[in-house]
Amino acid sequence: MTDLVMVLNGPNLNLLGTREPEIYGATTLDDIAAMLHDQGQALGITVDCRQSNHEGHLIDWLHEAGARKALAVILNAGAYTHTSIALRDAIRAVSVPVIEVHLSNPAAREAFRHVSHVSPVAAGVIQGFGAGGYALALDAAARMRQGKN
Ligand code: CA2
Repeated sequence: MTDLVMVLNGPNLNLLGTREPEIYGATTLDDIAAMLHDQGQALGITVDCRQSNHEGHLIDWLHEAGARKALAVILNAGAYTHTSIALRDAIRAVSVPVIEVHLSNPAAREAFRHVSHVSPVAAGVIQGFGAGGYALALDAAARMRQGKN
């Protein structure tokens, strides 16, 4: 059985590549999913990419990652990063390492983006590298499997 990595994307990320390319880039979420599937194939990892605008869906999917004993979750929780204690609790509740990803660098943006409720319970954070950050995160998951991190 191959290892599973779930890639969970939060609110408004379905708009990726269609608006605000100066902040979030021109790559769509479908492009990112295709890139990660190819990368996963080379690494022997099944990649399951999802997006929802609803906080509860993200929480249900974190629980699912726990039940499926996923190798890791790559999570871009969008603006819920800065607001959701429920997401933080869900990450704590499952014993799956969560790699927090942001396309932009929230630390270099408005003050309200400087707080992340995800970071304190994440295995690590990759931010500011655009769509390539997801590839770095998948690589980090694969390295974790090999005990290299
Ligand atoms: O940089 C990131 O990945 C963020 O998680 C993106 C969130 C933002 O609230 C976080 O502070 C940082 C916003 C996602 C909105 O996505 C859009 C994509 C294209 C057009 C409009 C919004």
